Amino acid sequence: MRIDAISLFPDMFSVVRDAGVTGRAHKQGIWSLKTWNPRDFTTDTHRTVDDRPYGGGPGMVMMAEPLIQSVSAIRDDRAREQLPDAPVVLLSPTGKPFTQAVANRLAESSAGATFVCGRYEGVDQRFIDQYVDEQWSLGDFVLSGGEIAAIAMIDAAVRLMPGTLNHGDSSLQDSFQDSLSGLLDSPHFTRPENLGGCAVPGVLLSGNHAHIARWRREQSLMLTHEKRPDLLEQARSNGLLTASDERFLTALKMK
Ligand code: 9D3
Repeated sequence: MRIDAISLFPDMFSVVRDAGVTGRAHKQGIWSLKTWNPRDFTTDTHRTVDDRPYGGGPGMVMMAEPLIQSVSAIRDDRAREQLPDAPVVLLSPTGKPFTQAVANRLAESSAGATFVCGRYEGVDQRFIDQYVDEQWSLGDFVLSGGEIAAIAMIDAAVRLMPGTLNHGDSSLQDSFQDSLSGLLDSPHFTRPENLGGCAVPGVLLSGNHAHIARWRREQSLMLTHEKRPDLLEQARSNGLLTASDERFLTALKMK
């Protein structure tokens, strides 16, 4: 898969290109990345990429022209390499919420994507209207630009691609995801069995795999009830909660 990223800070992408499972996958040629700096597509002596907002107000706006020239260079480059055009994705605080479902779709898309990372207060709306296919947000908090959001999306998608995880076959990944029914994962423990007087839950040492599975499910239900009641409701309306799950939740609320 080929990913292009348009950014004033292309060095930021070294983290996803070089580190961890995404780094290994990149080395293996499972995905490739090209970064494009809009500053390289300016024509004035100061290499200007931002200007003051029409109508006034604080901060600066990213100019359309250097972004248009970047997208155009990416299209030419993809054509030269006989690669298909890919959707242009803007990372934006006003985008739709990025989810695992979006990551799955990106991981399965053959064309990959072009990520546009904004800086300053925003991007000239005419560029968005004419060139951007999708807009995604990471959530309701303020970042200083789109790069970290783009890197998060790339990480979320690449780790799902076949061959990326040591032990993963994405079908194993999927069946593990599915077994959680969209609930939060249960706690994990490893050696030592006793950590300064703090023991590992006995059930995990029992060797009884049915008991272990039920304990983990109940931990998931409890955690999701406490921290993400929205996900619990979603699992319920998707028909993913069993009668035994419902009995456990009822008992939980009576305590
Ligand atoms: C005062 C208005 N601000 C909007 C909340 C302006 C503004 C802040 C931060 C405009 C752009 C940015 C930079 N953020 C992103 O580019 C961004 C982002 C984010 O800030 N939060 C969550 N997801 C994303 S995706 C891109």
